[in-house]
Amino acid sequence: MADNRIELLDSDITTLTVEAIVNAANNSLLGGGGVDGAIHRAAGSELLTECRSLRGCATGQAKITGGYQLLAKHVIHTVGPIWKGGRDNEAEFLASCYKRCFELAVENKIKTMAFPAISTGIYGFPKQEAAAIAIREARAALTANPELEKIIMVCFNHETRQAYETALKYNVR
Ligand code: AR6
Repeated sequence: MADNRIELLDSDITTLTVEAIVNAANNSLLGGGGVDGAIHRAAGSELLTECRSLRGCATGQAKITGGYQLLAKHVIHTVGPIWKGGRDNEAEFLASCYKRCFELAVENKIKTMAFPAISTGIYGFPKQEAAAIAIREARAALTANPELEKIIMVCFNHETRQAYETALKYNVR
């Protein structure tokens, strides 16, 4: 069962000991507020130097870097959609973020990874719908890739934890 490899954790993603943490970045990949700012602060300036060489990232795509001063060896930067009311393919773009992150993880032999709730902060994506997409894509990736050992969904606030708990309860495959 895929769900026993999904963990909900109330934490700051920058403190976690996993092989990769995911960053909810913007198209420039040059840092910002929210979890992006926290990751760049914790990783140190070498992360920004590597990010500059990547020349940005399209919405729904992902790129991988080193983790530098983080405990995580890698950062997978993905760019979620800005919520515009749901009529701009936001759900598809968010699903694509998760899919691309899992593809990069598998390509790089990453077995343990942690995600923030992509797009649900500054970008305004509704938390419940985002959690359902995240859990659906995590289950699909875990089922397709038995070598993936653990996916942590980081809950930075109570609403995010509740949204994941609901998604895990009702979205049973
Ligand atoms: N650890 C884990 N989760 C966190 C942390 C943290 N340290 N800090 C915030 N969150 P957001 P977005 C949660 O706004 O909506 C940046 O400026 C937060 O509570 O970080 O994808 C980028 O450069 C929420 O649940 O990302 C972009 O411009 C989740 O992380 C823009 O924000 C995502 O919130 C991206 O917006």
